[in-house]
Amino acid sequence: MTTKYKLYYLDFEGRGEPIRLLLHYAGVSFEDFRINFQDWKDTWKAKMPFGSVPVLEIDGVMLPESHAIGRYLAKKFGLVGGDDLEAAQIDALLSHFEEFFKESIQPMLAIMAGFKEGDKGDGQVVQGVARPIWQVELAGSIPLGQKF
Ligand SMILES: N[C@@H](CCC(=O)N[C@@H](CS)C(=O)NCC(=O)O)C(=O)O
Repeated sequence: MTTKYKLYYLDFEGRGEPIRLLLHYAGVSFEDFRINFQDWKDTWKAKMPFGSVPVLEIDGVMLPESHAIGRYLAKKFGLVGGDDLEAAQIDALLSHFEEFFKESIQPMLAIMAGFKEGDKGDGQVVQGVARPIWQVELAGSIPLGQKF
């Protein structure tokens, strides 16, 4: 029987996108369930195992935590590296990305999604806390960018 996947995430890229990309790369069909801010607060947050997304439902089993989901899918689709060193390099990239994401992208997305107030009143929300850091990092290349 074909495995049934349903990805619960918000309606932007964020932590959900690497999971979407993994599933697309593997050529697996899945339900890309995108939740808007109001529905998240009113309905979905309380239903998620740790009160956050992404969550991947696999044949009815709810798996939370983006890295657990990513590792699960990578293992399933043969994308964990050819040996222990390659696997460690993948882990290194993931750790670096996690730091970058938490300090730069996540604060920006939180403002854009309406979870937090921005610190600029001119509609340029991404000009707030996050954008300068984001630009510095993108000027280099992940994982070789300057420490932010
Ligand atoms: N450690 C978790 C963090 C999950 C997380 O912070 N998700 C955010 C979106 S990127 C979220 O659910 N925010 C809404 C909320 O916490 O109510 C993971 O890697 O999946």
